[in-house]
Amino acid sequence: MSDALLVIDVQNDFCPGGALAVPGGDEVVPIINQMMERFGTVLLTQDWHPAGHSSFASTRAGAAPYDLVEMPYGPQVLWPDHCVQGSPGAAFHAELRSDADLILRKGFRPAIDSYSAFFENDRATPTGLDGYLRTRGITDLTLVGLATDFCVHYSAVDAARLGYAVSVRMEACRAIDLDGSLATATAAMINAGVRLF
Ligand code: VGL
Ligand code: ZN
Repeated sequence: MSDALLVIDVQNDFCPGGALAVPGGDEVVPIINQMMERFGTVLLTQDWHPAGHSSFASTRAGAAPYDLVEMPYGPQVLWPDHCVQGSPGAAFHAELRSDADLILRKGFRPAIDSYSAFFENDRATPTGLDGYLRTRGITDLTLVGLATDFCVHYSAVDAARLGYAVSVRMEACRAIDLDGSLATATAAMINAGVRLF
């Protein structure tokens, strides 16, 4: 057994004052920093969109943030512009420890969003993270970060489906909670065999 801490999207745009602020998003930073000390392997993900990304409501006439639309790959929530490549909002929270082994960027293809650290939102295009973890012999993952009901949720479910033993430390996560999305995400993670603690 070899374990890793997977820190999801602890970036300025998901913290108070950011473009897609998650309530209490910055509160997870000291908790995650402390958890990092207990893991030999720490990985960070970074939401990393080109300007004009198709998940941005601003790219569609008549659309508003948080509208749900149909994309060729399935349903997609439209978001405020956020985590634009190289912008201050896309940077990690300034107090997040940066001594991680890997930074995995996702959401960089203009036509498709990527909530999960493993697959883009078509649930088929791999990010390469599975290969990285497998070749390093990592079998157990603990997930923390933002947002519980989107990127943490999809990453956890995909990891469980890929055969990892997955835990989510809820104290070190915060949710957007859009129309009950936190309850849906919690049920989906439990269903997939993810341990919430
Ligand atoms: C996320 C919405 C859009 C997340 C990323 O990190 O949960 N949510 N992009
Ligand atoms: Zn995003």
